[in-house]
This record gives sequence, C-alpha cells and structure tokens, in this order.
Amino acid sequence: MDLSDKKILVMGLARTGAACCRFLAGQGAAVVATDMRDEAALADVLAELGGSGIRFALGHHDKADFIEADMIVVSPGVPMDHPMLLQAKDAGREIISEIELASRFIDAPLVAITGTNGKTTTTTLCGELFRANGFETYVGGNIGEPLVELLESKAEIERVVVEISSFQMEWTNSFRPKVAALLNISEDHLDRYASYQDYIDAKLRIFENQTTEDFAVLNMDDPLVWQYSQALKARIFPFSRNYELDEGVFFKEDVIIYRHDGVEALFPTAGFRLKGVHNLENIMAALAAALLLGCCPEESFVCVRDFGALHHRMEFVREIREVSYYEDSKATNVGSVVKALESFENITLIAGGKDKGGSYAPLAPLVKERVRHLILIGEAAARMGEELGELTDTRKAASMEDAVRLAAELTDPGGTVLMSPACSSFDMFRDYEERAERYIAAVNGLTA
Ligand code: UMA
Ligand code: ADP
Repeated sequence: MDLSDKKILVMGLARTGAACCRFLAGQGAAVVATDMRDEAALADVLAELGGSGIRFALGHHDKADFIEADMIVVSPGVPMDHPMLLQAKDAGREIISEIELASRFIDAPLVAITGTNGKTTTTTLCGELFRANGFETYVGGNIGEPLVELLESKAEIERVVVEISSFQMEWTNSFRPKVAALLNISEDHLDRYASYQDYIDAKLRIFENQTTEDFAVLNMDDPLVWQYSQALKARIFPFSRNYELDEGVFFKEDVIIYRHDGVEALFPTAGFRLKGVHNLENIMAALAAALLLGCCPEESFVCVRDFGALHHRMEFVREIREVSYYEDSKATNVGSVVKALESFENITLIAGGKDKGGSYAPLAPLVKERVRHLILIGEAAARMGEELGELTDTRKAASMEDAVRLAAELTDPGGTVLMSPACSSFDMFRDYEERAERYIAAVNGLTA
C-alpha cells in the first residue's frame, strides 16, 4: 500500500492519533490531524509532532478536511455515528480504524483477542508465552500501545498479539487475524452503542475476514459466544471448563488439556499463580493461541505457571482487624463484578461510578447471597440503588475515602471489603488507576 502523497486525515489526536500521524508522515503522506481539543490541551502532542509537516485543525472539525481526504483514520474514542464521518462516508471517502491501517502493513502471524472481560490478562499472557518460546513478539492494541507503533519497531517481529476493543473494529474491512479469540460477551459500553446487539456485532467483526486457514478460539461455555460460532468461516477451536473436547482446550480434574490434530499436551494447574475460574478461561484461550502458532508445551507450562495477576484485577491490598480488603478497579462492567462476587463470601461491596447504561440486574442473585453491605459512589449510585438497594443493607458515600471508612465500620471480622465498581471511573477520577490508588491509600490509612 503506497501512501506517498495521499491526503490522509487523522481524526483524534490522543495516543492512537499521534502514532498514526508519525507513521503516515513517515510514509510520505500529506497528513492533516484534527481534534476537538484545542492547542493548549494538545501541547504535548504538538511538541512531539512539530516539524513533521503535518497540518493541524484543532478545537473543531472542518467539513472540508473530511471531504477532501483520500482516506480518514479514526481513533477508537470517536463514535462511529459522528456527523462528519457520516458525511464523509456518503461522499465516498475511505474511513478506517488504526487497527485496519496497521494490519495492512503487518506480515507476522497475528493473534487478536477480544471479549467483554479478560482481554488484557489474556493478551499479556499470550505475549509472554510467545516470548518464552523465543519469538520476537509485539503486544499492543487496546492494552495501551497502538498497533501502528509496531511499524516503528526496529526488531524483526515474528508474532503479534493485539487486544481488540469493540471500538477498534468499527472501521475495518480487511483485518484478518490468524487466530482470533472471543472470551465472553456481556453488556458493556451501552453509553456508546444504540443497542447491545450493535456492541456484539462490532466485536464479531474480528472474525469477518478470516478463512478456513485461520482459527477462531471460542469460549464454548459462554452461551452467547457459542451461539455465534456457527456462522464463522474460520476453523473453530473451542475452550471449555465443562466439556471434554477432541479438538480444543479443556479443563478436567485440575489439568488443562490441549488437543489439536491428534496431538495432546497436559498442563496441571496446581501451582498456577493466576487464581479464579475466569482466569482459567483466560489461560486456556492464551494457551490455545500460542500452541496453535508454534509454541511448545514445555516452555509454555513454565510460563503460565509463573504468570501472576495484573494490577487492579481482584488484587489483595491488606488485612486489618481480620477484614480483608481487595481492589478490583478494572471491573468496569457487570460481567467482571459477577466474577469478583463469586470469589468471596460475606462481602462489603463498594461499587458505582460513571454509568454505562446497562442493567445491574445480573448482580442481584449474588448481592442477595453474598453482599452484607453495599456502599454506592458516583453518578450511578442512584440507579444501582434502585436496582439492588432492596436486596441488602445499602448506603451511599460521597467519596472513595468515605466509602472505605464506612466499609471499615460496617464489616465484621472474617468479612471482605471489595471495591469492584461495575462502572467506569471518569465521573470522579482520571481513570481506573487513579480510582485504585485512592482506594489503596484510604485502606492503608485505616488504623488498627
Ligand atoms: N475526539 C475528537 N472528536 C470527537 C471525539 C473525540 O476529536 O468527536 C478526540 C478526543 O479529544 C481525543 C481523541 O479523539 O483526543 C480520542 O482518543 P481516544 O479516546 O481514542 O484515545 P487514545 O489515547 O487514542 O486511546 C485509544 C483507546 N481509547 C478508547 O478506546 C476510548 C485506548 O483504550 C487504547 O489503549 C489506545 O487507543 C491504544 O490502542 C482505552 C479504553 O478505555 C484504555 N478502551 C475501552 C475499554 O477498554 O473499555 C474500549
Ligand atoms: P479487559 O481488558 O477485558 O478489561 P482485564 O483482564 O483487564 O480485562 O480484567 C478486567 C476485569 O475483568 C477485572 O475485574 C478482572 O478480574 C475481570 N476478568 C478477567 N478475566 C475475566 C473473564 N474471563 N471473565 C470475567 N471477568 C474477568
């Protein structure tokens, strides 16, 4: 694909847009970059991109830039129904996502991992597996490193593992992973999509260009995932905690078993550092992708065994007065909180934040059974209170610090205080990491 002298508009100038600008300018394209934020807000990016010949249209989007471009590269944070994009589409402009752009230049076998939950854990582990097996590997995508940054790498990349969000699949047309994994589907991002089905359809686009030479690694135990498997063109490679399989990965009597084309490999899980049934699913998916693309069982076993949980995912913080405090700030939807509640008993749950528009009803049975006290924070507190408040002792707190103080007062010895919000953080915090830090600081501030 020759980009020299092509007029390319980059829409959005955060991490993805800046990386696209660098790559496209390096390819000799005539790049225009546009963002709703103004020069002052984008000072860092402008300093980085200064002198690269890029024209900037900041603080607004200009229709002429969209109509005159040969191609528009859109950042994941820009909604698909943005009026400028709709007009450009009507005018016949080519619109692509950064993932689509990058993948057109990537030759190495690519593993793409999506799902409502577990993407980052699975992507990270899968990358570690390839590295442990001696492959020069790039890990990127929604995890934080735009895929296009791979193209700046000096190393000869042999394997690519990319975490894929639904947003990144919105403008793709030829993206074709050798292995695409779908971990699970539950409601998320309903503040961005008109319907749950639209969100699901965006996720399923990961399989769209695969052929019978590619693999679709699918969670057979997730009814929604399995329902869609019938329509896929790729070779289905299931994983399951419940069913023994002739082809695929499954869990039986504390052993993960991989079977493919008559070959079998066993992975006894006894000493694994990653805990929880959801992580078992993540491990099976990562192993499937790695072994299908040339990793050997021996190296892979050691790598999986020693792989620990990532920060902010059901992390133990501290025990004080016989109460354990856990932090699960990355649980930004109902599906992930279900897994957290399944992992503990006698819980004081701190939840709430920016409402994403989905239903909290799937939490009801677990709240009733396991949550002794529910402490709600943030914008979603009112709606969560309406849907769950009658099921247990429910209170509201004005800040994370108040929530932790209240939790400490209410929780009896032997109980667990769990911050697992089911919401994004942007109403009260910069991001989920800041939310986690504030919780940890408040917990560490409690006196015995
Ligand atoms: N903008 C406009 N016009 C608009 C809307 C937005 O100009 O109408 C601008 C914004 O001002 C902003 C830019 O467009 O400057 C959008 O940037 P972005 O939100 O895409 O941010 P990036 O830094 O490029 O981060 C993106 C992903 N962000 C989102 O999907 C919202 C990051 O995922 C990802 O790590 C990164 O690309 C690299 O691939 C974050 C995320 O929250 C972590 N993802 C969601 C999730 O995990 O739930 C999907
Ligand atoms: P993602 O990148 O999809 O957000 P993470 O690995 O960052 O996934 O985990 C996010 C949240 O989901 C954490 O609270 C974690 O405990 C939980 N989680 C991880 N894997 C799974 C899974 N397979 N199913 C449900 N929840 C999961």
